[in-house]
Amino acid sequence: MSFYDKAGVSEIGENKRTHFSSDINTSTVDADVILMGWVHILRDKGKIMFLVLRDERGTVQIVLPQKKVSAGVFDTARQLKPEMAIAVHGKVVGTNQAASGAEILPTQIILLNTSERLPIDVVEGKTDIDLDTRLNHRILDLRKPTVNAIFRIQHSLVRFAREYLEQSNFVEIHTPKLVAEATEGGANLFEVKYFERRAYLAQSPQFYKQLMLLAGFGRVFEIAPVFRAEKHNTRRHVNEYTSFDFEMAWISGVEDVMKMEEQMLHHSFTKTKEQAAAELELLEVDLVVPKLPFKRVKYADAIGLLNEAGKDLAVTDDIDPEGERLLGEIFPEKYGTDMVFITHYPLDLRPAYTMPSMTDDGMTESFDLTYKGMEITTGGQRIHLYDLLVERFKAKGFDPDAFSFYLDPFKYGAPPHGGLGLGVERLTMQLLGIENIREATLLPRDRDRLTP
Ligand code: AMO
Repeated sequence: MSFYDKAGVSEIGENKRTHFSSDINTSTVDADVILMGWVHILRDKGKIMFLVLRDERGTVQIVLPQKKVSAGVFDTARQLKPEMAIAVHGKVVGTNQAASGAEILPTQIILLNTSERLPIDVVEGKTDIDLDTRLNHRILDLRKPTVNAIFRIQHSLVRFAREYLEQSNFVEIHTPKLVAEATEGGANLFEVKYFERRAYLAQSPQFYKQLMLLAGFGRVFEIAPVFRAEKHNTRRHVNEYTSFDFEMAWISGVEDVMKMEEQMLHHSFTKTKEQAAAELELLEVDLVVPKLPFKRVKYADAIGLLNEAGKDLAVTDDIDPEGERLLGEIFPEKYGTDMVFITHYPLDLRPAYTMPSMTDDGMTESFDLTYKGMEITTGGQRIHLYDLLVERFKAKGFDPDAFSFYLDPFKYGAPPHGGLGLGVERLTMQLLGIENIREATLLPRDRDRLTP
């Protein structure tokens, strides 16, 4: 027997998958179907066996009454083990035993691949194992329908946010991740050996997305990994995450950027609620689409709210994660929403490229978007005036000569512009009520984890 014969490939022959598990319902009763997937659950009751097959779209029951299926099929089913890869050929029959109203009576079961004993359970709720063990076996962990659903929802959020930007004439760009200088300040940088010199992994596409507006693109966006050498393991930080960035030229102010973001998220949430309804239901998440326009609160007023709640903060103090969480309780009570822009951040708390405020002294034309008590976006208007930009770089203690590749193009008619960076994993975790960002990260990288 050749390898291919053993693998069941020749048995399938020209037969291809005809249906997914989710297609098996009362409307497909009597159809002749071929499904492919994994052995999810096996129940052997002696004269009748039940096999639950799991594929990309859910699960379906295969029923094997000894009297109604061939001896060969019954024997093959007896040899199956959890997570073996199989193809099932059979007929859809009606039943009131399954929620879908239908199950499959097989005429042929083909073993496509065997499976060793599993290190973790793939069937939900069997045992509660700790996150670290799950992440060690992430590929199997992702097979769990509820875990898989997180990333299908993430896909949908990104897909429809991108769709909105494309409809709004943004151009998708791809900027280098190996860079010569920091964009967000010196801390949190990963150093790389770059031939005879030193390079860094990009913390953000910040400089390049801005420069592309100076290069003649009116609006750009990028969805790509960024790297942050955060030393501490927290529930909201990973060392590599997916940054959803956009940048737009010819704006009249930071308000244009916030408007674009709220419309983009509104579109993405609305479409995700529709398109990922099955996954949201599986996770028991009621996706509430925040009303337009999102609430705006000035930083100084947010500090005021925290002080009313018993904190003792100066207006230029940083709002720490605990403060953000507290605001996550105050905002819904006070404003009836959990999606709030905090605007006019203090100059000292923002990077050198941020436009100082024209109206609020010592503040900036910048914002964070907070969602259920966590920052998911930072954005703002950027300095497009060369002299001011150089002055701000010096004020932050940077040597402008080291940044000439970024600063020089501002000498030649840089348009007024602004943009933002949205953390895709943070957005996902907040939307789904996930406690730890690692669960919303496909293959997380943190202080202790570089594999799988
Ligand atoms: P900032 O550094 O605030 O801003 O990052 C933007 C957004 O990225 C997410 N984020 C993270 N997610 C997971 N793990 C981390 N370690 C982490 N750090 C940040 C957050 C945050 O709101 N260049 C600016 C953006 C801009 O102004 O365009 C920037 O990178 O959701």
